[in-house]
Amino acid sequence: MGDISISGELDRLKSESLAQIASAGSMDDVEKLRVFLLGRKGEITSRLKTLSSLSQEERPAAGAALNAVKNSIEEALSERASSMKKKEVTERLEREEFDVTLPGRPVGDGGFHPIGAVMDELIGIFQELGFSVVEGPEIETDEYNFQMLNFPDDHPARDMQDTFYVQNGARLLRTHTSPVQIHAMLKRKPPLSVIAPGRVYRCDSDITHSPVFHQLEGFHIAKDVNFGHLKGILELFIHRLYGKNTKLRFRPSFFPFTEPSAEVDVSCQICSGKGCRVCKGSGWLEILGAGMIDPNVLKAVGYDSEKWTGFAFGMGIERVAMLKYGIDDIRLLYENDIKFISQF
Ligand code: 2NM
Repeated sequence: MGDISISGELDRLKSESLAQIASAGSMDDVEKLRVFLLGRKGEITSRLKTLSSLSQEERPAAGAALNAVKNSIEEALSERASSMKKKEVTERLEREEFDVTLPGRPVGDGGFHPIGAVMDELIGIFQELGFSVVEGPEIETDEYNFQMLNFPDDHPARDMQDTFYVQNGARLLRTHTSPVQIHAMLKRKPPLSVIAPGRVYRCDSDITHSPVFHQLEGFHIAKDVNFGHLKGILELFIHRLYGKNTKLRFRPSFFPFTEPSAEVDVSCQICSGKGCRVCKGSGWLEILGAGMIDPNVLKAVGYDSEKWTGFAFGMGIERVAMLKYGIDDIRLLYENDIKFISQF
């Protein structure tokens, strides 16, 4: 390596380097030259390191000259790299063939998930009957999920084993969509007909229970609403869902938020009430719960319970879907196996 103050040597380095760059025949060659010239142990870099051995007077001019050469080399390298890149792309386009007549890869048909399909159908039926659809938060307070719905403090549903608590017990995952209806009652004024479809959470998991499932609940509040109105609406609903030949049966039951309360059975879809495996020989299938809204719930949302009366009902979407399509294992609804879902 010569003295860099000798400008002839530097000129030679520059012209030789530029010539080498100009004759580089590929991207690979350009990269090798970049390392050879500008790399950590490259020609230019080594010379830059020798600058410190020069005197104070010689150093600025020598540094400037060397930097100018470095810049020309960098510029030449990047120009050569881009023309090599262009050449390689052009050659590849000439070499490769692309058959635009080839068919595309087939994309399999999807389907409506049975839960969504049933949910849409139920919502459609109630909308035609004049109910409006409301949604609300899935993370709730004890007040909205239990207290305002007339659940006593020691009700078993509040137990850790049934309810998912979050934020150290300050919040919970709604165990039913009823809190959404409480929000709707507070926001609006009676007379009022509302349904609340959505996801709910319970600390429960086996062949027939999933910790996350779906509900559709509804209520109607007006003057002089009685149990006959509830029966009429549910009968209309069931006849639209399962057909006019389906029979209904009301059995007395209990819910904290309704009094009186009933569980509603429909005649078995599979055997038309004769008795089969699905209805376990009884001819009936339990499909929903319902009742007259407890005056305590009306009072909790500030409605005059002497003036206003209402009915409410609720059902599990998974159960309705399983009965409608003859699905016998709830887990099939959550696996999202395309072969299963394509059937609906
Ligand atoms: C059910 C059964 C009976 C119900 C009650 C209410 C509310 F918020 F209006 F009080 N919503 N849903 C209800 C009543 C739900 O599900 C089995």
